[in-house]
Amino acid sequence: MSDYTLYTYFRSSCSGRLRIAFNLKNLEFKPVYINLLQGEQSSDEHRALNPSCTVPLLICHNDADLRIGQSVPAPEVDEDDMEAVDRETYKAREWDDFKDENRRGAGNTMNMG
Ligand SMILES: N[C@@H](CCC(=O)N[C@@H](CS)C(=O)NCC(=O)O)C(=O)O
Repeated sequence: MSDYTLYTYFRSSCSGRLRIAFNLKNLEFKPVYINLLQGEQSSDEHRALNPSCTVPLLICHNDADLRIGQSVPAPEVDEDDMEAVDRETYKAREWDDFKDENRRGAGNTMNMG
């Protein structure tokens, strides 16, 4: 079973945002298609899961079936790996140091005082 179930619809741009994020992160999800044109978002079954009667709805089975009904924070579900966050922070700092030590272009030199 996949760690994630995504209630989605192909014409929903909010759902598309999640599908793109999950594909970029190579995360698998089980899609459940909710036909908005036929009003399936307002069914009793879907309302019980997501009282806002919208898609997307993401269910995280690896986190006590946590339900996320907002498409903006949902792509961050796998970003609790603080070691990975630290690695990215150090990489960004090294890149900043490199740019400071290798100034090029008037915009950069003028900003450096
Ligand atoms: N704030 C929500 C909005 C979700 C939303 O409005 N979804 C639309 C599709 S993009 C929807 O399900 N509409 C169904 C309706 O209005 O009945 C998000 O960004 O996830």
